[in-house]
Amino acid sequence: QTLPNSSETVTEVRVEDDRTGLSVETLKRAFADNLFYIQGKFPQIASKNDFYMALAYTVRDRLLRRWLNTAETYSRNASRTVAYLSAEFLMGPQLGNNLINLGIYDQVNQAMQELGLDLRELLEEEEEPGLGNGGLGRLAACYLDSLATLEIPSLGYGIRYEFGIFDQDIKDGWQVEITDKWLSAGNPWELPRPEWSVEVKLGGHTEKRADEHGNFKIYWVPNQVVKGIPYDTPILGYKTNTANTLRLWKAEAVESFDFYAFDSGDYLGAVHQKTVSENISKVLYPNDNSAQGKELRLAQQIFFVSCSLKDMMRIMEQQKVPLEQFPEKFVIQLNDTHPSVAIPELMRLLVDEYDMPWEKAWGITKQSFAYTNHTLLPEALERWPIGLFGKMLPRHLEIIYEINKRFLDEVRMKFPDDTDRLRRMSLIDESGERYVRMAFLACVGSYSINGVAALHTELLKKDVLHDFYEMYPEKFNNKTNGVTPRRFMVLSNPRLCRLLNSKIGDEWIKNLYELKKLEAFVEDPEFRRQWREMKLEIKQDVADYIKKTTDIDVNVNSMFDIQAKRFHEYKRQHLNVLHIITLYNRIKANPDIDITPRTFLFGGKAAPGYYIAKLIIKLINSVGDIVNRDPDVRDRLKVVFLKDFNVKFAQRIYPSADLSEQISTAGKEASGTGNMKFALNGAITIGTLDGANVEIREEVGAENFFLFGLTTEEVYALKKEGYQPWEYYQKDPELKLAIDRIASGFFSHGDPKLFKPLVDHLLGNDQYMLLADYRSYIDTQDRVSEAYRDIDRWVRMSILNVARMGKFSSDRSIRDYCEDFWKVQPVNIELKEYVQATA
Ligand code: HBZ
Repeated sequence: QTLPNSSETVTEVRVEDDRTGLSVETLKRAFADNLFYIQGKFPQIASKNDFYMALAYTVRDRLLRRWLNTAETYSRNASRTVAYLSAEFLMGPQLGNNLINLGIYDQVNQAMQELGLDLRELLEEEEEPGLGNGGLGRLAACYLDSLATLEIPSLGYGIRYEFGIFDQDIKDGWQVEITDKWLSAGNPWELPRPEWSVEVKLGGHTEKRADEHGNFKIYWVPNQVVKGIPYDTPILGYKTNTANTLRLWKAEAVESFDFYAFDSGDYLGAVHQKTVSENISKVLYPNDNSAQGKELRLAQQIFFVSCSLKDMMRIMEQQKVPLEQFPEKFVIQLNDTHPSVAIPELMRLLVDEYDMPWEKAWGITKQSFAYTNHTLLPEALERWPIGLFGKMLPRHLEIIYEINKRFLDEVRMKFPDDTDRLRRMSLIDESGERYVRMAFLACVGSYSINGVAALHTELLKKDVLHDFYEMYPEKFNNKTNGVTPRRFMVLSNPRLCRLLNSKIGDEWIKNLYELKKLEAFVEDPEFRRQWREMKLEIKQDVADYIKKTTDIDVNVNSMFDIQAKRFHEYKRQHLNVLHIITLYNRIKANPDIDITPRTFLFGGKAAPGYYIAKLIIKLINSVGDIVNRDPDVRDRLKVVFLKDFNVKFAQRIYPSADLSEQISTAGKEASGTGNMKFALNGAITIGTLDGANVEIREEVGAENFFLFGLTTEEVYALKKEGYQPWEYYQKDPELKLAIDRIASGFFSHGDPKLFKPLVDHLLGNDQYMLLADYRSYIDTQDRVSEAYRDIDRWVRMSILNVARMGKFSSDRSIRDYCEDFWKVQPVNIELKEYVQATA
């Protein structure tokens, strides 16, 4: 090994040089130092993880100055701050992103090279924090990146799950879930802050009794108290001095169990109590787009929300901002309804614990919250059974009743004699078993309500939240999602970045509209040649990876046709499968048919309890087994399921796509963000008029987007007139043959039972209207195949897609939030010397 002998050089440098220096020399020295003093290893016996850890600490040292200076500046200025409350932050690996945002990727790369190490291998070593399911959690992570890059004072608040989203394995074609152990090798990016721990009450009952002045008050007597310990992770802006904080709460027992044991003698009971407390932050619920009415889930929600609100109050006290000014100091963004119990919790804190009159407290609360809705699916709208809610949060339930009483008076005032409206809008659903409707609570308690794409917001106004739109039209607004170009272009696609930079400079990284300048080069044949070559190199990398992990050979000249996202019936991965089977059937009918070679790549997890979604995964693998081996196919089609789709893997796969599948039933996908990540890396989209697809098509131009399928209105109309999937099946011979092949057992070793539930769904009621969209999808795919044969035309479309995607940076989204209703200003951070800062 070529590690330097630090004892020879140590006398020539100050300690802080090795802690902060950015030269290749100091980086190497710091690395060697960390390997020895933190990992306790000689290079000769160090594992890859030791090297990764040594490098992570080297990088962490280099961002601490920004982090501390940022905190100190915010604290001194008492800056107005965005508190982003989210049950999920799907951060992905930290090392690479921090290298990019610090601007030291190249130096570190060289330092590692000189030490005989490969930076890319060390980056691969990192266990990613997968503290989210999919789009919603990843959006929160992209927004933190943009907030820091735009120098906006902000804090992300969430839960430090011990186990994040499960790892996915595939056994015999089926998904198998494996516990995610992201913390087992240690997490170098977080700092625990036990001094800012808080306590959260749960359960018990309320009592009305006189306080010391003889005034009657409500007291909550809980039967459980848990402690929340904050763990802070720095969030660097791209080439700014700003480093904001992601603060995640870990649940612990209030007292160590020996205390209880000593007190009561119930040693085992005390240990049990400790386990119960710690369970709260144990595991992420692995469902996306479906709510689970589980007690532990509600405990998680109140736990992180209460910890976060108390933390905000602590910050205000420390900065000497009076509590009345809560809405001036903080704007709390609710990432879906998961944190919406913050509304009654803030009321409880103000009224019960700070003795504020109800009206005043409600005035503060209403001005502090803003709510983002992420779904139109009825099964994803959170509702809590009154019994369960009242058992865990008796005081909050009383507060919700009071909010509801006053709210319904308001409704009555605005819409007299409309009792059906009262029933529809009540925060309590009384149609059967009684429930608290969390989305309605969020609407009443927030001053802003937004959807995540233009179409989605319109549908919220028209449909799901129509009554609330009529009541509070001024609250509704749209904020189309965006993604960070730092992670999803600079870090994930260095080849594309080099090519972009050589033509248009690197301003686009901070101002994505700069990509427009690429349009000037679309007529340059040399540039198109370079573009094509770049894509081939990327595809070769992915092909090598596929070979290594699945032993399947794929042809890099075939079209890479990719669908990577969570598995859900509304996302219609099985419509994609029907296309594959159709192509296969055409080959079987006519082996010499001239078809455009395609490699179909799938990635994504299914919720463990979602049987049909898991069956779709099995179907993909079963079809792959047949198609990939059939000599008639002659390698013109390949079907590959890539297991364990996560952020790290997403970064690898997006750049390689030629075609991006965004094929949800119109009106079901709120926005989608994968659609943006693919297009930003030069894929052409085949998609429905759903979510942000609508806006992507508007931006890139209809001629550079493959549109198919029913519109939302047509979906509604067809449902209304009585949709008969069976008729489509009987009228379209290709469709019939495709479904018959599945039903007959052709892909399941002759077993017709295996995929029967899926076939029954399709021919029975086909909720997501695959059969209605099939013909349009197939015909459009035929046009895609045609277009791909003219590779020069394809490359033009690819370039124009990238050039016109500027709107979909999360920087644009965050700017919109800031200007429209957060009303927060950037704060410049001055970097002070480490020595002065500690003086
Ligand atoms: O949020 C997704 C939407 O489906 C997608 O269209 C949108 O682009 C994205 C960001 O706005 N929603 C989710 O990812 N939802 C969840 O993951 C989820 C998790 C737990 C739940 C409910 C939904 O209880």
